[in-house]
Amino acid sequence: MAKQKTIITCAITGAIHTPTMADALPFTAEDIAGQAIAAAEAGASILHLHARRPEDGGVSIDPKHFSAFLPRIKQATDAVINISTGGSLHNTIDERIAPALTFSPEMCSMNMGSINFSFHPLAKRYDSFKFEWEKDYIANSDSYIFRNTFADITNAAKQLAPHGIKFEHECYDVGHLYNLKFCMDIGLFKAPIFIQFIFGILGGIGPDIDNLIFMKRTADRLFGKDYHWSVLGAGGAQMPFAATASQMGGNVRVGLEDSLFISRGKLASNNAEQVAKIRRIVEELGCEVATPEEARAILDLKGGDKVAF
Ligand code: KMH
Ligand code: ZN
Repeated sequence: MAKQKTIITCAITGAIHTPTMADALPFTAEDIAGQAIAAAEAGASILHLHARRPEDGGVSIDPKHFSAFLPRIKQATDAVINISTGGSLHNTIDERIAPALTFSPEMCSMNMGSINFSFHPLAKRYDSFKFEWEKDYIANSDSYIFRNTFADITNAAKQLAPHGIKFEHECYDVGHLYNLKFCMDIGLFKAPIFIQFIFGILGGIGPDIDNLIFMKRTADRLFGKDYHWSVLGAGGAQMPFAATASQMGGNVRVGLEDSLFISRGKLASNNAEQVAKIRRIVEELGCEVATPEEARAILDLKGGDKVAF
Protein backbone atom coordinates (compact mmCIF):
# COMPACT_ATOMS: atom_id res chain seq x y z
CA MET A 1 0.00 0.00 0.00
CA ALA A 2 1.32 3.50 -0.87
CA LYS A 3 2.49 5.47 2.15
CA GLN A 4 0.18 8.43 2.90
CA LYS A 5 1.71 11.81 2.24
CA THR A 6 2.60 14.10 5.14
CA ILE A 7 0.45 17.19 5.67
CA ILE A 8 2.35 20.21 7.00
CA THR A 9 0.26 22.71 8.95
CA CYS A 10 1.82 26.09 9.72
CA ALA A 11 0.41 28.07 12.67
CA ILE A 12 1.39 31.62 11.84
CA THR A 13 1.03 33.75 14.98
CA GLY A 14 -1.20 32.29 17.72
CA ALA A 15 -2.08 33.75 21.10
CA ILE A 16 0.86 32.78 23.32
CA HIS A 17 3.86 34.69 22.03
CA THR A 18 4.04 38.49 22.12
CA PRO A 19 5.88 41.05 19.94
CA THR A 20 8.72 41.53 22.44
CA MET A 21 9.69 37.87 22.17
CA ALA A 22 10.57 37.95 18.46
CA ASP A 23 10.59 40.60 15.74
CA ALA A 24 9.52 37.86 13.33
CA LEU A 25 6.15 37.28 15.05
CA PRO A 26 3.62 38.77 12.61
CA PHE A 27 0.74 40.91 13.86
CA THR A 28 -0.25 43.33 11.11
CA ALA A 29 -2.52 42.03 8.35
CA GLU A 30 0.29 42.58 5.82
CA ASP A 31 2.75 40.53 7.84
CA ILE A 32 0.28 37.75 8.71
CA ALA A 33 -0.74 37.45 5.04
CA GLY A 34 2.85 37.71 3.77
CA GLN A 35 4.18 35.08 6.15
CA ALA A 36 1.21 32.79 5.54
CA ILE A 37 1.69 32.98 1.77
CA ALA A 38 5.44 32.32 2.10
CA ALA A 39 4.73 29.37 4.43
CA ALA A 40 2.36 27.90 1.83
CA GLU A 41 4.98 28.36 -0.89
CA ALA A 42 7.51 26.56 1.33
CA GLY A 43 5.22 23.52 1.62
CA ALA A 44 2.50 24.11 4.21
CA SER A 45 -0.83 22.86 2.88
CA ILE A 46 -2.82 24.06 5.93
CA LEU A 47 -2.51 27.54 7.46
CA HIS A 48 -3.77 27.79 11.07
CA LEU A 49 -4.63 31.42 11.68
CA HIS A 50 -5.27 33.71 14.64
CA ALA A 51 -5.73 37.49 14.31
CA ARG A 52 -3.91 40.26 16.14
CA ARG A 53 -4.54 43.95 16.71
CA PRO A 54 -2.41 45.73 14.10
CA GLU A 55 -1.57 48.63 16.43
CA ASP A 56 0.02 46.68 19.29
CA GLY A 57 0.02 42.96 18.45
CA GLY A 58 -2.63 42.07 21.04
CA VAL A 59 -4.64 38.92 20.44
CA SER A 60 -7.90 39.62 18.59
CA ILE A 61 -11.01 37.60 17.83
CA ASP A 62 -12.59 40.52 15.97
CA PRO A 63 -13.77 39.30 12.53
CA LYS A 64 -12.65 42.64 11.05
CA HIS A 65 -9.03 41.77 11.85
CA PHE A 66 -9.43 38.40 10.09
CA SER A 67 -11.05 40.01 7.06
CA ALA A 68 -7.92 42.14 6.58
CA PHE A 69 -5.81 39.09 5.69
CA LEU A 70 -8.06 36.14 4.75
CA PRO A 71 -8.91 37.28 1.17
CA ARG A 72 -5.26 38.13 0.46
CA ILE A 73 -4.12 34.67 1.47
CA LYS A 74 -6.91 33.04 -0.52
CA GLN A 75 -6.02 35.01 -3.65
CA ALA A 76 -2.32 34.18 -3.42
CA THR A 77 -2.37 30.50 -2.40
CA ASP A 78 -4.37 27.31 -2.69
CA ALA A 79 -3.66 26.44 0.95
CA VAL A 80 -6.41 25.26 3.27
CA ILE A 81 -7.39 27.99 5.73
CA ASN A 82 -7.91 26.87 9.32
CA ILE A 83 -9.29 29.54 11.66
CA SER A 84 -8.56 29.25 15.37
CA THR A 85 -11.41 29.08 17.88
CA GLY A 86 -8.92 29.25 20.76
CA GLY A 87 -9.22 33.01 21.32
CA SER A 88 -7.20 34.51 24.13
CA LEU A 89 -7.20 34.37 27.92
CA HIS A 90 -10.23 36.63 28.07
CA ASN A 91 -12.81 35.26 25.62
CA THR A 92 -16.00 33.21 25.99
CA ILE A 93 -16.67 30.27 23.67
CA ASP A 94 -19.26 32.31 21.74
CA GLU A 95 -16.71 35.05 21.12
CA ARG A 96 -14.09 32.47 20.15
CA ILE A 97 -16.21 30.86 17.43
CA ALA A 98 -17.40 34.16 15.91
CA PRO A 99 -14.61 34.33 13.26
CA ALA A 100 -15.26 30.73 12.13
CA LEU A 101 -19.01 31.38 11.96
CA THR A 102 -18.39 34.56 9.97
CA PHE A 103 -15.91 33.16 7.43
CA SER A 104 -16.95 29.49 7.23
CA PRO A 105 -13.42 28.20 6.54
CA GLU A 106 -12.57 24.66 5.42
CA MET A 107 -11.12 23.96 8.88
CA CYS A 108 -11.16 25.42 12.38
CA SER A 109 -9.71 24.36 15.70
CA MET A 110 -11.80 22.62 18.36
CA ASN A 111 -10.18 22.37 21.80
CA MET A 112 -11.16 19.11 23.47
CA GLY A 113 -10.90 19.84 27.19
CA SER A 114 -10.31 22.38 29.94
CA ILE A 115 -6.77 22.76 31.22
CA ASN A 116 -4.43 25.11 33.03
CA PHE A 117 -2.80 26.81 30.03
CA SER A 118 0.16 28.85 31.15
CA PHE A 119 3.18 30.58 29.77
CA HIS A 120 3.85 32.82 32.80
CA PRO A 121 7.51 31.72 33.16
CA LEU A 122 8.22 33.66 29.93
CA ALA A 123 7.48 36.98 31.70
CA LYS A 124 10.75 36.77 33.65
CA ARG A 125 12.88 36.52 30.51
CA TYR A 126 12.38 40.14 29.46
CA ASP A 127 13.42 43.35 31.24
CA SER A 128 11.11 45.54 29.17
CA PHE A 129 8.28 45.06 26.72
CA LYS A 130 7.44 46.66 23.37
CA PHE A 131 3.76 47.11 24.34
CA GLU A 132 2.09 47.76 27.67
CA TRP A 133 -0.36 44.83 27.58
CA GLU A 134 2.29 42.15 27.15
CA LYS A 135 3.71 41.73 30.66
CA ASP A 136 0.39 41.24 32.46
CA TYR A 137 -0.97 39.06 29.67
CA ILE A 138 1.97 36.70 30.03
CA ALA A 139 2.31 36.84 33.83
CA ASN A 140 -1.43 36.43 34.48
CA SER A 141 -1.61 33.23 32.46
CA ASP A 142 -0.66 31.46 35.72
CA SER A 143 -4.26 31.87 36.85
CA TYR A 144 -5.83 31.00 33.52
CA ILE A 145 -8.05 28.00 32.97
CA PHE A 146 -8.53 27.34 29.26
CA ARG A 147 -12.21 26.53 29.47
CA ASN A 148 -13.59 23.92 27.07
CA THR A 149 -16.35 22.15 28.99
CA PHE A 150 -18.61 19.57 27.35
CA ALA A 151 -21.27 22.29 27.21
CA ASP A 152 -18.80 24.64 25.42
CA ILE A 153 -17.75 21.94 22.95
CA THR A 154 -21.38 21.00 22.27
CA ASN A 155 -22.36 24.65 21.80
CA ALA A 156 -19.47 25.27 19.38
CA ALA A 157 -20.03 22.04 17.44
CA LYS A 158 -23.76 22.68 17.04
CA GLN A 159 -23.37 26.28 15.88
CA LEU A 160 -20.58 25.35 13.44
CA ALA A 161 -22.24 22.16 12.10
CA PRO A 162 -24.17 23.83 9.24
CA HIS A 163 -20.86 25.15 7.83
CA GLY A 164 -19.37 21.73 7.02
CA ILE A 165 -16.07 22.70 8.65
CA LYS A 166 -13.49 19.99 9.45
CA PHE A 167 -12.16 20.40 12.97
CA GLU A 168 -8.56 20.30 14.08
CA HIS A 169 -9.26 18.58 17.41
CA GLU A 170 -6.67 20.02 19.78
CA CYS A 171 -5.81 17.36 22.39
CA TYR A 172 -3.43 18.48 25.14
CA ASP A 173 -3.60 15.32 27.20
CA VAL A 174 -4.78 11.73 27.07
CA GLY A 175 -8.13 12.53 28.70
CA HIS A 176 -8.96 14.80 25.78
CA LEU A 177 -8.96 11.76 23.49
CA TYR A 178 -11.64 10.20 25.68
CA ASN A 179 -13.61 13.47 25.62
CA LEU A 180 -13.42 13.34 21.83
CA LYS A 181 -14.55 9.72 21.75
CA PHE A 182 -17.51 10.61 23.96
CA CYS A 183 -18.42 13.50 21.64
CA MET A 184 -18.23 11.21 18.61
CA ASP A 185 -20.41 8.61 20.30
CA ILE A 186 -23.13 11.20 20.89
CA GLY A 187 -22.92 12.31 17.26
CA LEU A 188 -21.18 15.69 17.59
CA PHE A 189 -18.31 14.84 15.21
CA LYS A 190 -18.16 12.55 12.20
CA ALA A 191 -15.28 10.41 10.90
CA PRO A 192 -12.71 10.91 9.59
CA ILE A 193 -11.67 13.24 12.38
CA PHE A 194 -8.34 15.11 12.45
CA ILE A 195 -6.55 15.13 15.82
CA GLN A 196 -3.70 17.45 16.75
CA PHE A 197 -1.68 15.81 19.56
CA ILE A 198 -0.12 18.66 21.57
CA PHE A 199 2.97 18.26 23.75
CA GLY A 200 4.74 20.74 25.98
CA ILE A 201 2.10 23.30 26.94
CA LEU A 202 2.43 24.02 30.68
CA GLY A 203 -0.80 22.46 31.95
CA GLY A 204 -0.91 19.71 29.31
CA ILE A 205 1.02 16.50 28.71
CA GLY A 206 4.82 16.91 28.66
CA PRO A 207 7.13 16.65 25.65
CA ASP A 208 8.39 13.10 26.14
CA ILE A 209 8.38 10.71 23.19
CA ASP A 210 6.86 8.03 25.47
CA ASN A 211 3.80 10.29 25.69
CA LEU A 212 3.54 10.56 21.90
CA ILE A 213 3.55 6.79 21.62
CA PHE A 214 0.96 6.53 24.41
CA MET A 215 -1.32 9.17 22.82
CA LYS A 216 -1.07 7.44 19.43
CA ARG A 217 -1.77 4.00 20.91
CA THR A 218 -4.74 5.37 22.83
CA ALA A 219 -6.15 7.06 19.73
CA ASP A 220 -5.70 3.84 17.72
CA ARG A 221 -7.69 1.99 20.37
CA LEU A 222 -10.46 4.61 20.55
CA PHE A 223 -10.80 5.59 16.89
CA GLY A 224 -9.36 2.72 14.82
CA LYS A 225 -9.25 3.83 11.19
CA ASP A 226 -11.61 6.76 11.76
CA TYR A 227 -8.94 9.36 12.36
CA HIS A 228 -5.98 11.28 10.96
CA TRP A 229 -3.40 12.76 13.28
CA SER A 230 -0.77 15.42 13.49
CA VAL A 231 1.71 16.50 16.14
CA LEU A 232 2.58 19.86 17.62
CA GLY A 233 5.50 20.14 20.02
CA ALA A 234 5.72 23.48 21.84
CA GLY A 235 9.02 25.36 22.03
CA GLY A 236 12.13 23.22 21.70
CA ALA A 237 9.99 20.10 21.17
CA GLN A 238 8.68 21.40 17.85
CA MET A 239 11.11 19.88 15.35
CA PRO A 240 11.97 16.65 17.24
CA PHE A 241 8.28 15.84 17.73
CA ALA A 242 7.38 16.70 14.13
CA ALA A 243 10.23 14.57 12.78
CA THR A 244 9.27 11.63 15.01
CA ALA A 245 5.57 11.92 14.15
CA SER A 246 6.33 11.89 10.43
CA GLN A 247 8.25 8.64 10.88
CA MET A 248 5.29 7.15 12.77
CA GLY A 249 2.96 7.94 9.85
CA GLY A 250 1.55 11.16 11.26
CA ASN A 251 1.26 14.71 10.00
CA VAL A 252 3.11 17.70 11.42
CA ARG A 253 2.48 21.25 12.61
CA VAL A 254 5.11 23.97 12.85
CA GLY A 255 4.92 27.78 12.97
CA LEU A 256 5.73 30.73 15.22
CA GLU A 257 2.52 30.14 17.20
CA ASP A 258 4.13 27.04 18.69
CA SER A 259 7.84 27.91 18.70
CA LEU A 260 9.81 31.05 17.93
CA PHE A 261 13.00 29.10 17.23
CA ILE A 262 14.62 27.49 14.20
CA SER A 263 17.24 25.63 16.24
CA ARG A 264 18.47 25.58 19.82
CA GLY A 265 18.80 29.20 21.00
CA LYS A 266 18.35 30.67 17.50
CA LEU A 267 15.18 32.60 16.68
CA ALA A 268 13.46 31.78 13.38
CA SER A 269 13.45 34.55 10.76
CA ASN A 270 9.85 33.74 9.79
CA ASN A 271 7.29 30.93 9.53
CA ALA A 272 8.47 29.76 6.10
CA GLU A 273 11.90 28.96 7.51
CA GLN A 274 10.35 26.45 9.93
CA VAL A 275 8.20 24.96 7.15
CA ALA A 276 11.24 24.60 4.87
CA LYS A 277 13.18 22.92 7.67
CA ILE A 278 10.52 20.33 8.54
CA ARG A 279 9.92 19.73 4.84
CA ARG A 280 13.63 18.99 4.36
CA ILE A 281 13.65 16.64 7.34
CA VAL A 282 10.47 14.82 6.31
CA GLU A 283 11.64 14.37 2.71
CA GLU A 284 15.17 13.33 3.73
CA LEU A 285 13.56 10.66 5.93
CA GLY A 286 11.62 9.27 2.97
CA CYS A 287 8.15 10.85 3.22
CA GLU A 288 6.40 12.94 0.59
CA VAL A 289 4.72 16.22 1.49
CA ALA A 290 1.01 16.61 0.61
CA THR A 291 -0.16 19.45 -1.62
CA PRO A 292 -3.28 21.39 -0.54
CA GLU A 293 -5.40 19.32 -2.96
CA GLU A 294 -3.99 16.11 -1.51
CA ALA A 295 -4.63 17.39 2.03
CA ARG A 296 -8.24 18.15 1.03
CA ALA A 297 -8.69 14.61 -0.28
CA ILE A 298 -7.07 12.97 2.75
CA LEU A 299 -9.10 14.99 5.27
CA ASP A 300 -12.32 15.04 3.23
CA LEU A 301 -12.64 18.83 3.24
CA LYS A 302 -15.53 20.75 1.69
CA GLY A 303 -13.30 22.71 -0.75
CA GLY A 304 -11.75 26.15 -1.00
CA ASP A 305 -14.69 27.44 -3.07
CA LYS A 306 -17.12 26.93 -0.15
CA VAL A 307 -15.71 29.48 2.26
CA ALA A 308 -17.17 32.91 3.01
CA PHE A 309 -14.25 35.24 2.36
N1 KMH B 1 -1.47 27.21 20.53
C1 KMH B 1 -1.66 25.79 20.45
C2 KMH B 1 -0.88 25.08 21.51
C3 KMH B 1 -6.30 27.01 19.04
O1 KMH B 1 -5.88 27.84 18.27
O2 KMH B 1 -7.49 26.72 19.14
C4 KMH B 1 -3.07 25.39 20.48
C5 KMH B 1 -4.00 26.04 19.49
C6 KMH B 1 -5.36 26.30 19.98
O3 KMH B 1 -3.65 26.26 18.36
ZN1 ZN C 1 -3.94 28.28 17.48
